[in-house]
Amino acid sequence: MKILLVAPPIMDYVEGQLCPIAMDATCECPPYGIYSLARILKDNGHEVVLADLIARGSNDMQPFLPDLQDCSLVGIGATTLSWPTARDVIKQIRQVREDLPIVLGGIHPTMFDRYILSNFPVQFVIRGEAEISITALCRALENNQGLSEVPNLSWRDDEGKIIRNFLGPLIPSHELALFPLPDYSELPEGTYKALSIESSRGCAFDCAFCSTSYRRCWRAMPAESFVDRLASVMEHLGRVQYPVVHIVDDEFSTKPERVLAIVDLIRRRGLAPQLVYDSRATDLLADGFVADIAEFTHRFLVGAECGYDEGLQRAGKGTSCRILENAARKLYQHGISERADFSFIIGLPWETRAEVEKTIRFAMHLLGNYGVRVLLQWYCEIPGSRLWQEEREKQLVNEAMYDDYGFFRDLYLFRTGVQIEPRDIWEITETLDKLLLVTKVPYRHEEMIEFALPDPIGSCFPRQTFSENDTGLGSLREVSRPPLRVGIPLRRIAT
Ligand code: B12
Repeated sequence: MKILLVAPPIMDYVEGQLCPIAMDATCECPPYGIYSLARILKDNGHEVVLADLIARGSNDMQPFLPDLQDCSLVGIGATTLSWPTARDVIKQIRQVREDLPIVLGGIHPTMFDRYILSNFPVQFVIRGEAEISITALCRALENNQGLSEVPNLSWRDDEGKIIRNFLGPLIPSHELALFPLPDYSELPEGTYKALSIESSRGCAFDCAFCSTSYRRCWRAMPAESFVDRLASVMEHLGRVQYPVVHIVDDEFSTKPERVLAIVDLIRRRGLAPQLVYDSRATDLLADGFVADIAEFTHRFLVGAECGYDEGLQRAGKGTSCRILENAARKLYQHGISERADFSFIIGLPWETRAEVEKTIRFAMHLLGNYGVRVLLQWYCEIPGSRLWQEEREKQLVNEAMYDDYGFFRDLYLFRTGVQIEPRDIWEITETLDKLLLVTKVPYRHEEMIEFALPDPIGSCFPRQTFSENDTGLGSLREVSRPPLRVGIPLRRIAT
């Protein structure tokens, strides 16, 4: 059958114009999940058209009208951030074909299958891993069979009742590499910065703020299989802007001895990949790890999260400030600290200004002493995490809050997570601005601190809201304020 797969970008209004934002504005790397599904469906004999709207930088389905007219199924993948664009795509499809079956997949529909099937004109959601379910769904539709045997499928029956089929087992480690790689020979040339590849799935941990779908269930491809796949992917490096491969794993460095085996095989096969990956400070301290992987590392992210031990414990991170500092020191000793992005979250729900300042001080300490780059991101209530679930149970957030463009500009949503006063957020931002200026002297070519004033604060509390006398600009003072909740009424969830 003919299937149209759609990859919608994250979009928002910028100066009145709807355009791709965040990393979809710069096309970091192809969305691995949907590219893989396209290849699996083709290998199963289906005709597949991939509408990569991320690469096109648009939500416009017009160029795919002819495909919409003659296809038998549309599949759309979405995270929470790209869900508003996915909704827009669904609307455009329904304008031309009311009856066309639509199947949604990806983390957002997986979490909210019931809500989505009840409120939007789509027939199917595949929850979680779709490699097996999507072909089973196509078979069932082609052969007019019942749908109850399709694993992971949520669907509406003829009476409109929502049925949730059984969940198939998670794909085991040794089977992950049996699925075909995305067909990068069809990747739009020169659009993406890097290629993507997967080496493992899921995470061994269960951090409170993280929205990954697969917690405490890390599954990794054997080193040999991964290196075979890496070699195949590298044949397509000419199609991207930089000769770089982005490993999309939650945590590539989990089980450092596997990574060392991978590096050994890479060397023996004479490959010279430049890799981007996420790692953990604890893993970086494993014997030989940093020394061995340095040569093949383009950039890597270290999930540092907090600059004080109590915060790391509350987050469930399984690290400490000492471990983080030892890792930064080790990177410095091996001359690769400037390739590391230590990523911190500020404004976690339990944090007062004092904790945020501890994290900033610690981050600056790592930058100043070891030359690592630091990312400071304000906490954002994104579904999937334990913290979000807690707020959901208190009915402070709900799934309907993510339906429209710009939800991350929503003051209420921001304030359900971040409890720090807007004036303090301004002061913290201005201090960071100054610190950034200072770092520009030794680091002329690179911004070593990445941060931004949260949009809801910038738009709802312009700087003029607070008089100059009110602020202690530039000082990181030890002040602790009681948590504050703004009294904006909750939007009710549609049922
Ligand atoms: C790689 C990655 C990135 C990369 C690349 C993104 C890209 N273009 O693919 C980069 C670094 C750019 C990135 C950035 C961000 N990311 Co990110 N990212 C990931 C990560 C680690 C892996 C995604 C992946 O490729 N997995 C492997 C594939 C095989 O899995 P998959 O995509 O889920 O696809 C499977 C199923 O979902 C399903 N499926 C997928 N599509 C479809 C379609 C159909 C029709 C069907 C039926 C099924 C289906 O089948 C697939 C195969 O089983 C995930 C964590 C995770 N484990 O999901 C976070 C994650 C998706 N990212 C997240 C976030 C928050 C971000 C950022 C906002 C972070 C930030 N603060 O800046 C940014 C912004 C994103 C942007 N695009 O601008 C969150 C999303 C939470 C949510 N509720 O939506 C996640 C879950 C991380 C987390 N732990 O919280 N990210």
